[in-house]
Amino acid sequence: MKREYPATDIYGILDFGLSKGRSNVEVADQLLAAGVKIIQYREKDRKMGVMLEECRAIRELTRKAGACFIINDFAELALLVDADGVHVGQEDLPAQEIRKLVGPDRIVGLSTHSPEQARAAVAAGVDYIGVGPIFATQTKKDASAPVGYEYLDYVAKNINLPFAAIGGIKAHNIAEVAAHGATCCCIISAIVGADDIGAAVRDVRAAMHRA
Ligand code: TZP
Ligand code: MG
Repeated sequence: MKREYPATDIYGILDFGLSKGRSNVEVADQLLAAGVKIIQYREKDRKMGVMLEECRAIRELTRKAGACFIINDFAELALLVDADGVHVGQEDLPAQEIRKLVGPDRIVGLSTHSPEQARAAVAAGVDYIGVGPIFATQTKKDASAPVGYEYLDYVAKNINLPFAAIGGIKAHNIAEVAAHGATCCCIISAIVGADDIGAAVRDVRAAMHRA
């Protein structure tokens, strides 16, 4: 059965290095307690065995919470832990190749930075796209230049796929991002780096829905 990409407002992404010593499993637990319905495991240089154990535990938690679990880059990890999908960027294995690995029923997501990439993502048969970086961010070291609102406006008007805005989104700017058509925002540092993760989720949600 096709895994469902949830229509939701906040897309949580884990990042151990920004999580103030809390484990990814602990952060995932707090995100789920705050009602986050989609969580991505995104680690770039942790040991594979550690990632496998963490992803197994997060799969359990997300399943119990009825939340979607996506793994960044590593299709083999997604298959091993029965994650709902895989998210890749423009310089990773092509989305069509990821689709061959994970099959038709799992979710494939792709980061995009331009109208051409968005149209190519549709043609490649992905299930959703990331749109950004909207603003400058310290979180992704090799992030492309901020795309601002122009590209977000283009996607909101022209691309018939679920999408999530990403990059530098925080409580103070999320209303504007939402006003430009983003119904879902990915947030890393402003949530996993907060002292009180539940309060941070509530703050960005409240700000988003004031839009
Ligand atoms: N892709 C584009 S920007 C980004 C990623 C993974 C990082 C977003 O992190 P933050 O802390 O919400 O700016
Ligand atoms: Mg990647």
